[in-house]
Amino acid sequence: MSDSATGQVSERAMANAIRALAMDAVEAAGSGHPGMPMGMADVATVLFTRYLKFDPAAPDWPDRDRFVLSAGHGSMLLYALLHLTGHADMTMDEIGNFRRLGSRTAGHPEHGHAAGVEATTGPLGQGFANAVGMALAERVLNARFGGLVDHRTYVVAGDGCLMEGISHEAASLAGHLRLDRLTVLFDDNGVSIDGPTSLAQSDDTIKRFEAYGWAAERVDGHDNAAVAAALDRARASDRPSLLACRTTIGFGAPNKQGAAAAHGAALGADEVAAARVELDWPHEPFVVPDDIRAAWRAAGARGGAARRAWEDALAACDGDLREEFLDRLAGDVSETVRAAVAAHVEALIAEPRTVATRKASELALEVLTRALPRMIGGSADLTGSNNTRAKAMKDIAAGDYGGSYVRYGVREHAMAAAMNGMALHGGAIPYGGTFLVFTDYCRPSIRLAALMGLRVIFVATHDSIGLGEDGPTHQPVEHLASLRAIPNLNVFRPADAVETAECWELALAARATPSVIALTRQSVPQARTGAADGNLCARGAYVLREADGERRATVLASGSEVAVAVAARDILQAEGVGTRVVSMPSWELFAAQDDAYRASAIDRGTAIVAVEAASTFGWAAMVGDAGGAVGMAGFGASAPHKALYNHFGVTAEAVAAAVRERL
Ligand SMILES: Cc1ncc(C[n+]2csc(CCOP(=O)(O)OP(=O)(O)O)c2C)c(N)n1
Repeated sequence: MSDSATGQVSERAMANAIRALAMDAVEAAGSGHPGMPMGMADVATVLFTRYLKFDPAAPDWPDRDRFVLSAGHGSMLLYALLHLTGHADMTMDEIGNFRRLGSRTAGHPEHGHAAGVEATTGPLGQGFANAVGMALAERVLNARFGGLVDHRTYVVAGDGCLMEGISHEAASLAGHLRLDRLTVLFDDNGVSIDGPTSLAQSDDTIKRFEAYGWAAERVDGHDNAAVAAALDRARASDRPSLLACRTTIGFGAPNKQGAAAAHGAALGADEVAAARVELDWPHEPFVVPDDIRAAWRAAGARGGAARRAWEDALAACDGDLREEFLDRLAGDVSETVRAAVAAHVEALIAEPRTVATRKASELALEVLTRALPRMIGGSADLTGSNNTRAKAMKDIAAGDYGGSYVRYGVREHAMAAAMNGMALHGGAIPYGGTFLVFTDYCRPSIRLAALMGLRVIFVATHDSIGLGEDGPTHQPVEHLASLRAIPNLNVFRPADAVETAECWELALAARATPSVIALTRQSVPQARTGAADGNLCARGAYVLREADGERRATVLASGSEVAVAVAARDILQAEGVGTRVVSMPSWELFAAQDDAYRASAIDRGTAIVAVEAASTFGWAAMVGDAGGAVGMAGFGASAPHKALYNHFGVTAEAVAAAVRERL
């Protein structure tokens, strides 16, 4: 495989190692996607051997370039690259165990399974938008820390990624913010699953990206010199760059290349054998000849000097800045936020506030964003409604990344995915707002935040029919239940200003769990007026008002309906029915408590009724077979909020009646 004239291994031979590993791993697994890795092997070889700044000996080096495989079905491209460049945990055994239980080589790349997998990808377009968030985080940190954070973000995206709406939103945002360190390598092979992309698409991608404010050009993805020249231009550009790399899907498989047949199935023994001939790759499956392996290892070793130089620069920089930088990267902020929230809660207890919880959230953010400069806020064009911007925050703008607030525009999906990218990048804790009903527009990214275990905070205001006149299009009904169904997502619905601050503390302290904080548009009284020992929301649910006299009823509630529950208690107590009110800001944290605590909070010997101005779906698990739930059975309506609560029967009287039925 050596180039006879120079004695050096050719880049084509290095790329063929990727191709061989991809087809052999897919063959061994009996499933997978050989086409994309085989098609993009040349482009990836140019990137990884000449451009990408990385060091397999220190894969988490903070100033490494980020490489995101947005077209996650082509996972073998990434696994082969990580293996060949010498990432210790990506052994040949792992390649051989592609798609098997417990391997690092899952069907689609999963962040955390192996070093160098910068994001979990597969749902098309997400990785693209993650990369926009990474590139933004890089600029924001660069503005503060200069040369300590000075790297690029590369993405491999396919036709599918670029068809997905999320990439359109994210590309538009990246162009607007002029994220010039972002380069997208578009695998422009013109083929997706159904066949040629012309079946479904006829837009001009280059012109589309140019219109977004990108530098965009077409390049032959099998001409390494041309790819390198295009990458040079991308690096020099003052805009984000799209290189539409014309490639042949399944390059090297003589009978399947160029067609959908190469996309997502094992090629089959005959075709693999034919490809070995076509590619001049006579080696056994999973065997990489020493000279080619050595060339790849040399490419992997390229970044070591830069990494060491960076470490020296860090050691040499001003002590305060170094401290701040290291602190910014550290994951644990629990003590900082605990102290900030404790002081804030003390002030609220001294001077109670009747405010909407969205306003309470803003009050908390005033304190928290000051204590934690790494908080990067934003909203999808609802800043004044979501109350996400603390007064001192400065907008991030094209060429001016010194702020900490992102104007995401009306792009909820890209906002959510970009926040994931910022969290993946490190050094940032992103939060962003929209209406709770529009978390539907964010949901695929919220799910991935949960799957990846990212600290991303979704501020979801206007959280019920309580938003009033905007009507059923804007009134979430099923959203709490559907978000509570996502594993590893904390859904908070605080009842008042104190709980709102406490929930913010919990969201910020949760290093490996994203949070949705559901907040009201309408004012709520402050339920918590006495000092408490610590953060009561931390247990998910707690006794807010104990029964007077013999305890015969328990009313569970979240958010604005805690006030309804307290009013129901007044009615019932007047009738001699001792009633406890349990505030339940987080089902997930409550579920994590031990049996004894849960039994102590929800007394099964009493009549149990829940109230929430949302679908009652799921409450049966809390109230038990004999219990009741007062909530919404269908969509809301357009009217002032008090009229709606009466119309839909989400009232203290209805709760009291439901209790009486069960006494
Ligand atoms: C959101 C989403 N929808 C659908 C799929 C299923 N899917 C996986 S790959 C693919 C086609 C992608 O085509 P392209 O990006 O051109 O990849 P290539 O054929 O070049 O490998 C589809 C529809 C997915 N992974 N994610």
